[in-house]
Amino acid sequence: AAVVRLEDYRPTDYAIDTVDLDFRLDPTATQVTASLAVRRREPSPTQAENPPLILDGDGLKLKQVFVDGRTLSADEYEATPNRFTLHTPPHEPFTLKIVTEIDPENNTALMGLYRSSGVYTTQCEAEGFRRITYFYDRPDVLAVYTVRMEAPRAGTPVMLSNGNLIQSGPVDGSDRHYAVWHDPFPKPSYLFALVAGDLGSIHDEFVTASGRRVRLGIFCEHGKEERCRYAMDALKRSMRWDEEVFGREYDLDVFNIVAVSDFNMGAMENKGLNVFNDKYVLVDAETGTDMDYAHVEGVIAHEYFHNWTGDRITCRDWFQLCLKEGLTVFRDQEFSSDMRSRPVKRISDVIGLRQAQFPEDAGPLAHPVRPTAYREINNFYTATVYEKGAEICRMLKLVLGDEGFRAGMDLYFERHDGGAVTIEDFIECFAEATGRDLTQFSLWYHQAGTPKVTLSHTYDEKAETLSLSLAQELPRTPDNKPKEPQLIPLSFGLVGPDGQDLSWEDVDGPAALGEAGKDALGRGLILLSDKEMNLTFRGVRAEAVPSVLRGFSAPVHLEADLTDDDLFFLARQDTDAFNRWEALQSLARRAILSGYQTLASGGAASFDPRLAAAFAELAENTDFDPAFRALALALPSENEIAQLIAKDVDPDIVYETRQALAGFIGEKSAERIVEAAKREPAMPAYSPDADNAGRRALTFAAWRYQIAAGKARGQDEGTQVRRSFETATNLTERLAALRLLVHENLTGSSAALDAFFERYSDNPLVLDKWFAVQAMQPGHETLKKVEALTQNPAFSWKTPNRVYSLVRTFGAGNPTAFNRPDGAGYHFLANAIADLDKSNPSVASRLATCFRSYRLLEPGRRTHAEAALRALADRPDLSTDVADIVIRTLG
Ligand code: DPP
Ligand code: ZN
Repeated sequence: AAVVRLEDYRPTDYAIDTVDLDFRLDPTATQVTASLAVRRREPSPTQAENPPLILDGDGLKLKQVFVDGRTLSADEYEATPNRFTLHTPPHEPFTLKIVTEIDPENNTALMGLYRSSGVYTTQCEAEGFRRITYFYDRPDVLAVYTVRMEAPRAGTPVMLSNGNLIQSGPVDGSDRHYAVWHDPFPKPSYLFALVAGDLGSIHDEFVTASGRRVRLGIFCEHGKEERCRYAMDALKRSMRWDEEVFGREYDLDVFNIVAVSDFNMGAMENKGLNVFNDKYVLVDAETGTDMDYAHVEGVIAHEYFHNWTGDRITCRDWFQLCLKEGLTVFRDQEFSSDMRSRPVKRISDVIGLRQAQFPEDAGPLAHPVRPTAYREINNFYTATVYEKGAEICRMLKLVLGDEGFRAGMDLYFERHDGGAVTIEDFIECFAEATGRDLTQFSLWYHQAGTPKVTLSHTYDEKAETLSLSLAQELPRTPDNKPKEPQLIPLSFGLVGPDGQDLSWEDVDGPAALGEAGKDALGRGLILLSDKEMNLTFRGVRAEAVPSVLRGFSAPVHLEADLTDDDLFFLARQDTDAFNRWEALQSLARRAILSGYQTLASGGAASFDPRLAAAFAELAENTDFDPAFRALALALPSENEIAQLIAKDVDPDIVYETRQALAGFIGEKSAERIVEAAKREPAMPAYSPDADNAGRRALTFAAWRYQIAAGKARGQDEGTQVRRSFETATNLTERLAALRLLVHENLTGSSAALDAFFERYSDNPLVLDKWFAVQAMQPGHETLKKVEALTQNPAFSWKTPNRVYSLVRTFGAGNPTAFNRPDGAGYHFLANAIADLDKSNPSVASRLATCFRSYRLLEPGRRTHAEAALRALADRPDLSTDVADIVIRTLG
């Protein structure tokens, strides 16, 4: 497929003001009648012929076409499966009526209208609407939709679409019935949705700040209704929060959510009718983990928040995807921070960023948050657009302050409501509302790659000055563009000997401190805008350790000239919780990196005992909530370490080094850590709240060290874990125990796997976890197990959740097995991608991204991975989705 370029954007010749859709639902032959009110945007001089009207299609079968009720003759139009052309449209506004026939049952791509488990569902973002009818399938064509659907009452009692239900009833003289939905808000085609089937539901009500009563519904498979309660609660909290924090009220009489089991993505924000992958709706103590609760809450909020950031104000074109996604992720992160612990949420998000976005930004698939070209838009629903996009909004708030940010948001909502806009429009609102020049700040949207910031510092005791030298470096990315320095906000403090932040009298250097030199939390704020910058703080009364990038104030790599002593000090003393965690992580990273080099050159790794003590101390520190301490006990991931090594990586040695460090900390400190976890008050009944969840997480983090210590001594320390597996009263504990048993290869692991399967054999979402646990078992042998699991009757290549849990987990979450030295892991994945591509290209191309970091590997593995990729690239008939990823990955 051709490359689409931002610079080629131009509006359509015609506007489509209303869309009336009529669906005669049938599993294999659904008839779709679309009546479009079309008019020329800019009337042409009366004599001149109107330009042709060209609409998008994708695999469509045209049955009939009319203009203003008149059947067209064959020479007046041309219809191929992928395009409809009306050669000479009338000058006056006209109605174009198009009848197509589609086959939902055999729509395995799960884009457009499809049917799974007997339920009709749609997924139209980004370009699925064109698989339903011919249309201007692009986000800047906004129309008012009225949708009528008709189906047999038996088997299809529920019929939903966007907006409000305005009519329904039996179809005379038949066993069929119909429903008509009307959405008064003009919207782009990607937000259209329809759901029809035999579904259970729960209902509730929300009264908005201005008194509008909204009926809320969540629909799911029969028998799963009770598992929707938490999602309903999260929805109501989201609705309230958006009123309180962003001043945004809901605008329709109805808000419905549908949970479906076959869904490519997480969820979809269709106006008034959100459609969800059921894993982000269904949750209870027996079938969902603490993490699942948090995800349900976050995704429910995310899709709801899109109502304003996405639906009421949408994107002009798909290059602007981050306009809605980055901003909406930022909003859902803020919501979760308010619902739970802010530092814990921030740390989790940064772990996610380092796990998913930094590697993308450092590899062949790197792209700016606002890209300028794409071959396949489906491939741009990336961590960069979403997570780095959210980081930009967070920085904007930091740089402008809370009030400035809110003023900009208010202006954005007021000015662009009902519009389809660009990132420039968004940024302009903040510039205008605050009078700030955001030109340099905007580079965050346009330059790919993670900036590297270096910091060195000196203290002059006599002069009482502390000098900081800062520099930024922007890496080269696949676009090879020369880069300008970015505006990097660095929250910081100067930590004095007693752990309190020292003040200073004045600062020498460019006007580099944020407005008042402080961020919204009262921390110092440096705006690093040049390539290099020197700052001298005067009147610093004692020697201080700079604590920089507090709260992870910018998505950068920071290299500071801090000694291990400095880091131990910060890990103990920093008033910024994030940097306490980060200091300990930095020490662990240093330890693993140097251990890796030693092991790689045939030596035996040794570690600093102070590190083990620091871990114990943090575990014991009850100033922090248990969730924070649990996070602080986790070592940097193998993938994170591989990214830092960056060259000739041997994943087996990475794994070994990381295990060795865990064993070392365990031997020295497991007892203290386990005792600390035990001292937490016992939990009454299971509750998914952050405090309870944190205590469970702390216990398992402690056991991990106990087991690691046992292993280092050659003993099986799995007794408690086995007991916990047997006596667990909730899935969180049962699964955490299973994971430890399997990943640490402890006695009883296979019996536990069998028991778990038995218990949950009728629950696909829990079985996904069973597949994932096994797919992540370290070691070369796991490949065989994964291959065998693809034959398990509970596995299906047709269901995205199954494929993700087994195959993507293997490719993205198991470095030692996927990167087997013989390359068999790569060939397994490449074959899976090729097979899957025939039925579901979106899922196949997501699997293909597992290869994105192959160039970091040592030459043997690199060669194997490249061979697997080349073999894939040579396959005939690859989808655009997969071809695009493979070609870019090979570079
Ligand atoms: N727009 C969806 C989301 O909420 C993805 N398809 O991210
Ligand atoms: Zn979204």
